[in-house]
Amino acid sequence: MTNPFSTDFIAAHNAQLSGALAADYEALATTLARRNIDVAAIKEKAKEFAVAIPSWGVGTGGTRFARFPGIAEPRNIFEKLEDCAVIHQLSQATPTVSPHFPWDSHDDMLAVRDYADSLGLGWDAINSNTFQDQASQALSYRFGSLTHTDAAVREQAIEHNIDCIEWGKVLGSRSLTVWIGDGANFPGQQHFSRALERYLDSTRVVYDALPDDWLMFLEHKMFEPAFYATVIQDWGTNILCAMELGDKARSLVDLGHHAPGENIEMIVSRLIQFRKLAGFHFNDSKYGDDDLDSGSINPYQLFLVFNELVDAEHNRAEGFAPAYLLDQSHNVTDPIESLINSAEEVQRNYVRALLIDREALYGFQGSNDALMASNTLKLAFNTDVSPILAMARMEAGGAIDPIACYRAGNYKAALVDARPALGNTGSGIV
Ligand SMILES: [Mn+2]
Repeated sequence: MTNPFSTDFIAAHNAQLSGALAADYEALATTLARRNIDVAAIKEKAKEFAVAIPSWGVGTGGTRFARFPGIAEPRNIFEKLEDCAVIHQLSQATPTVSPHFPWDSHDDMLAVRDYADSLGLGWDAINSNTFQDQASQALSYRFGSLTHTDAAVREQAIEHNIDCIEWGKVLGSRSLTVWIGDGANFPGQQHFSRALERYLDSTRVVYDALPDDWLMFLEHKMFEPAFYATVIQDWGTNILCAMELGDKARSLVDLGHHAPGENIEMIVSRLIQFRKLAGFHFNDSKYGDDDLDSGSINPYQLFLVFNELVDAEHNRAEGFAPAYLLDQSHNVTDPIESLINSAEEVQRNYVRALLIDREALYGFQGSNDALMASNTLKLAFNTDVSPILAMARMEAGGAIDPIACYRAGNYKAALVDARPALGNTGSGIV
């Protein structure tokens, strides 16, 4: 593979920036010491932070109107892994990949695992796909998959999910994410409770096929592709199903899959309280499931989500180990740059949440001092933690300024001949 980002290349790039970084880091250390915060301890927590890259995210996304491909797009799982390796090498925050089947299927899944190993990458949740038809499949998902009225279609969708578990076992994954597009476009089209009963009957079979140490992540979405009613439309239906299925079933929160204005951080708190939080698909949105880059629209919401997560960490919530994944569609940027940026934004809001004076916050909550409670959060949110993130990256072998380093490497330009454009490669929007 072509990868210009050798240790020497990154170190040479860092050498131009390390003096300024050291000064900024020391200044921040002094500021935080005044607040009784040990900057070195926070930096170590930043180093431990990881968020998974979605294999479909390294290709240029699109909308239902058009897709404008970039240059040297990855054409198969091996090339997707190469791009993921670049992202991790520079950001040092994305050590795992979340694959999507059948897009990432290969005759020899062991070879896929070996290639990931050679790039220093591991695997996060496996994603099944019963929201579109594949050329090889016998029956159509036009009117649904796991909830279809025809038992033969449901059986086909169940078998695909079980195949995904088998591929995941080879890779070394330990979770399966199930999102279905099933629903209705017209009032009266679907019997709500019968459709949900069929969902539970189908997912029980998949659930029973999970190895003991696996989890099943259920993903809800309010609308699209079904525009009147979606079978698993919100966190309420999601957690009800997860409770019906059992301990291994958890509710996944995709930040774009909620009604406008919904208090997502409160949903996160509820899921934590009842030990049903699977994890996240991070992205950002202005209107709906926009799949914009994390932190690009509403960074305060992302911070408030991490406030709940760090609170749970602080109070050692039982069984608390959420999976962090990005799930975005990059329509007008180089996906590698967007994913580097987004990983940093998610990490940034985790680190900001670590700065919250939690005991002071509890005190203000107890005395009903609304203004100071809010200010306690704002003090942490308004702290520029960039020097902590950059220092953590540099010490781990990554780039102080990963976007600038990436651009200096001319990675995609050098791959234009090796990666001619193909048709649909399963990259882009989900
Ligand atoms: Mn998602």
